[in-house]
Amino acid sequence: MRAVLSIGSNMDDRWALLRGVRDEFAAEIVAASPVYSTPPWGVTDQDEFLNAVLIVDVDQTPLELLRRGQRLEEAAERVRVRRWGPRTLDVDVVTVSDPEEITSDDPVLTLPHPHAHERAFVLVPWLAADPEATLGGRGVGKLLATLDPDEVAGIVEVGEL
Ligand code: A4P
Ligand code: MG
Repeated sequence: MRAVLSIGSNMDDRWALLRGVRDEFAAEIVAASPVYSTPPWGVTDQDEFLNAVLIVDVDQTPLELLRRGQRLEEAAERVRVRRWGPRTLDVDVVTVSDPEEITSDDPVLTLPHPHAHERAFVLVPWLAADPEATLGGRGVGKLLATLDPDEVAGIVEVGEL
């Protein structure tokens, strides 16, 4: 199955944490976005994030993939320096297709990710990794056009993953 992963970090060595995810999936990556600096979404009194999107072809179930991402999050927590601080690493499963897009309202793994369509920090990298990307039958470029232009402009490319 094919999956779109959104990865983000806003503390410790953010580049190394994102590249650790890239290395974990190295053999399965179909496309990777550049890395973007993004203002914090939701809880805004925290540091800027680095975000990227990976498109992977994996030979596992959606739940196995979620667990794999969570193991990377747990490993990243071990290098954290500040207790109760912001997340070192977030690995979200944005969509899964096999080959049609899978939907699930299970709270353990909701597909597509319930906030993906409204997050410029997910959609901008995703579109860069796959200009043909669709979410729930809608083009990701079209979805981006529905977002606040200031929010979209805040997603700034800063380098290669
Ligand atoms: N879960 C359900 N569906 C999914 C899915 N599709 N992918 C469950 C991943 N997890 C999913 O997630 C909480 C629970 O969601 C998990 O137990 C999982 O089974 P979590 O990552 O443990 O908790 P969280 O991250 O604190 O909460 P949440 O709501 O997942 O937050 P998000 O959505 O991960 O957002 N701003 C910027 N600029 N960049 C960011 O990367 N990230 C967040 C966190 C907030 N603001 C951000 C960014
Ligand atoms: Mg999360």
